[in-house]
Amino acid sequence: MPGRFQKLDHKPRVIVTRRLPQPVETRMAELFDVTLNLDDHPMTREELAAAMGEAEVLAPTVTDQIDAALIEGAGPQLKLIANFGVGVDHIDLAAARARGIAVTNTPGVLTDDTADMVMTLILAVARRVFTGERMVRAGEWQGWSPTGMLGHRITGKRLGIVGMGRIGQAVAARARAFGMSVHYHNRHRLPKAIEGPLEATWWPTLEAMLARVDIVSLNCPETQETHHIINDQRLRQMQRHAYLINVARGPLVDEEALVAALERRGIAGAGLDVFEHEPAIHPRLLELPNVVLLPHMGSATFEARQEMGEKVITNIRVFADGHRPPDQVLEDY
Ligand code: 8YV
Repeated sequence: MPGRFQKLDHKPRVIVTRRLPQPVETRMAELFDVTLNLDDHPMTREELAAAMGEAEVLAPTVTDQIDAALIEGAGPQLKLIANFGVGVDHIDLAAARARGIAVTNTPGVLTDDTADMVMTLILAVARRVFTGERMVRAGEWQGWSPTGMLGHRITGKRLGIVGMGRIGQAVAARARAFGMSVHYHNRHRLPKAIEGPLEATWWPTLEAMLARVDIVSLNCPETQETHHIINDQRLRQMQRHAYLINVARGPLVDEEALVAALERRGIAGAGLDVFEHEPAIHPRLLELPNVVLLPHMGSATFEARQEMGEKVITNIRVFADGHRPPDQVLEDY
């Protein structure tokens, strides 16, 4: 909308909610009137409210719940929420739109690292990597045996990707290189130019795909439509030998139902980088041998985190210059 973005006549007042890589913080201090979170503590709701009463730009992360009440209580000076991360499920977008606050994210720069983590988890679960590692460290390894530590081959298996955006497609390319066949469920079928090289099969219904694939990877955003997209009923549609991989968002999975499915061996295992109530982990998940649990580290490379910071800076600079920031999330804003 013309005139929506206004050039600022001063350095924007920016508050960053967590520690960012040093070069990013240094550059922010040069460019902006910035307050950094030097001890990196996750901000309390009160601290967030205070920040939103003062900042023109808030740069939050996934650990900040920016809900409707916080946005409605923000001061009139708050004009941009420049998120450090792709997922914006922790920000109430409707409330931001209603208040005329722009929201940006950091797409693209963490795609490959996150897709690598999907492959890591597929291999770790199917080949029992951490079971073996724990055995060696515990001094329990008695030596090689023809029938010891057997897992499952991933070559030739069917991978079902739920959400075929940037990360889903990057997972598909890697899976092809490992000799897997690619299946996907997405609201829209992808153009032939993308489907073709991946030899990807589109499944219009998730249920039908779940019943046919050996490994399911969740790569969609968390929205009202995708909350608990994997629930008890859908876990029962998966094959008993199938694995579930989630590097996207914990609440995509009904964790109670997942634990029950794993306990009754309704599915063979799971590789999880995200959790429904993270950082809390369902206590019974911790007891299960057939799961690999990681601390939300899909994009945790030095390279990705620096490039994410650079994207946050670019979004703020373009915004402060009076233009639509490149990674504006609200399409109709
Ligand atoms: C980020 C992520 O580390 O970008 C995302 O959506 O899930 C993570 O890879 C996190 O969101 C940073 O805020």
